[in-house]
Amino acid sequence: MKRTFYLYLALVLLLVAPATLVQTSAQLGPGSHPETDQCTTPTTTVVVGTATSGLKFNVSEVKVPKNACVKITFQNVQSVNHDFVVDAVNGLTGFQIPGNNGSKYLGVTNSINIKTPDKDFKTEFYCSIIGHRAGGMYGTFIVGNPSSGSFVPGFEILTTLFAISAIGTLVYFKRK
Ligand SMILES: [Cu+2]
Repeated sequence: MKRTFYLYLALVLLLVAPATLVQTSAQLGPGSHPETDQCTTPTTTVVVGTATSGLKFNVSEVKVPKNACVKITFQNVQSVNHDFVVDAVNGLTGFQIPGNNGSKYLGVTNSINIKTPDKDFKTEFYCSIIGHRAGGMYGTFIVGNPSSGSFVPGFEILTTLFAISAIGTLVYFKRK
C-alpha cells in the first residue's frame, strides 16, 4: 500500500511540476527574435496588419496549420513602429516580423516563412515595441486545431484529477 502512495506522489509531482512553470515571455524589444525564414516553400499565406490607429492589430486571432511552412506577411499601416512577434513554444521557433524599413513605418510590409510544429495549441502574438503589448497590442496565435486536439486543456484536467486523487490518498493514509 505504501508503494501505491509513492507511485501517486511521483505521478502528481510529474504532472504538477510542469504546470507550475508559468510561461513568461519578457518584453525583449525589436531584434530579440530571429527574422530569418524557417522554410522555403510556404503552402499557406497569412496576412496580418496593424489597425489603422492605436495599439492594436487588425485581427485578434491568427490561425495557421500545423506541420506546415507558412508565409506570414505583416503590414504596418501606421506611421509608428510596430512588429509582429511570437515567442518560441511547443516546438515553434520564435520569430519577429518588423513593421519598419529603417525609419520608414507607414505602409511597410515584411514577410517571413515559419515552420509550424506538428501540434495543436494556442499561444500569443504581440508587438514587442516597449509598452505596446501592455497597451493591448496582442492576440491569439493558433496552430492547428486546438479544440479537437486539446492538448493543453486535457493536460490541465489530468493534473487537477491527479491532484484531487493525491489529496484523497494522503487523507486515506493519514487516517490509517
Ligand atoms: Cu506596436
